[in-house]
Amino acid sequence: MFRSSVVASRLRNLLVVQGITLAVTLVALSVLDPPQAFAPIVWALIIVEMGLIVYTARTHSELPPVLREGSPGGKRGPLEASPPECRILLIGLGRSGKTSIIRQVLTGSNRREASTTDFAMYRARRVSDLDGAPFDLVLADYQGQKFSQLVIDRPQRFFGPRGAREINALIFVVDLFRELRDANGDAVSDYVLLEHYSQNTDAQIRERVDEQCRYINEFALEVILETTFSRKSMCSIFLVVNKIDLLRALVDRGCIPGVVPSALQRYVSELYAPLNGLIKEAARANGVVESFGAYLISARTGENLATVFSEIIRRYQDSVAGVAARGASERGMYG
Ligand SMILES: Nc1nc2c(ncn2[C@@H]2O[C@H](COP(=O)(O)OP(=O)(O)O)[C@@H](O)[C@H]2O)c(=O)[nH]1
Ligand SMILES: [Mg+2]
Repeated sequence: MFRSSVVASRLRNLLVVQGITLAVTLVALSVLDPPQAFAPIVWALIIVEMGLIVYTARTHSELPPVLREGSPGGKRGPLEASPPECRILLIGLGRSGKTSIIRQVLTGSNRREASTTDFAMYRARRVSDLDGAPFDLVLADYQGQKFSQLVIDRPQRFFGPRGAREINALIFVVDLFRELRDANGDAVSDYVLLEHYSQNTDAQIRERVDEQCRYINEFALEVILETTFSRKSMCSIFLVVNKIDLLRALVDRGCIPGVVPSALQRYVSELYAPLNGLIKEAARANGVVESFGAYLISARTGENLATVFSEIIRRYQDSVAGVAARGASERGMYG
């Protein structure tokens, strides 16, 4: 988890191999006589060198742009050592609010989002509460239509290799309201959305919850954990229920009989109890044992986002500190 840039280490390895190759070439030329007789060996060594250069250049060009270039606020050269990364993957049905959450967490902005078309990664430098050391918060967002994307198109730089995944937290993002579109295909305003949902509110919400639960089903969860989980890195698996600002407004208007503003948490927890149970079970089966629960959030107002992300970062820092402490005690025992 705590490692310098993969690109930098690849380039370093390449330089070492090239140095050795060059030394062998020089020895061959100086020791053996006449050198012309060994020209094929020299050519073979040069071809190996060139192959390595092409391989490294190609791997580097496949990196997603944000990871390659560092934070949008400050570009970084590929050879500069990177601080450790807290990697968080957001998973959820399209238009449930993943990109809005990321934007709120990183920039505090709540502008409307165009549809995400691919994996996108966002990075922001943060400082550890424990020791003041810098680390990067890296958030990955994906189109959210097909889980096959996780299997087929996943960027190795974010996921880490099979058997040693490097994702530190999974956030399952669900919501309570489907996005509505006008005649031009544009998303309608929150005002229009509230008008629409003020009739038959409870039934419409339950329909959306069913849709969300069909999406993150038992089988999807298995694929997701299989592709993302490692005991060493994963410290948090959370379910967040987004667009709570809309629910609050509807409950304030008295649109859901029997649900008062102080009972929002209970209402939402009951709606998502089956999904929460599935996620909890899957997480426990993999050894992530801390408490779970449906967090009510709003990417529009920022409600509860700080709570969720501080918790994720706290667990990440604790696990990193635990790894460092274990390393130190093992060195003490054996070294
Ligand atoms: N009212 C409200 N709208 C939201 C919230 N989060 C996202 N949206 C809207 O929901 C739509 C989809 O959001 P987006 O972040 O693109 O979803 P994604 O497809 O999961 O990345 C956009 O129109 C957002 O403005 C929220 O908390 N409250
Ligand atoms: Mg998106």
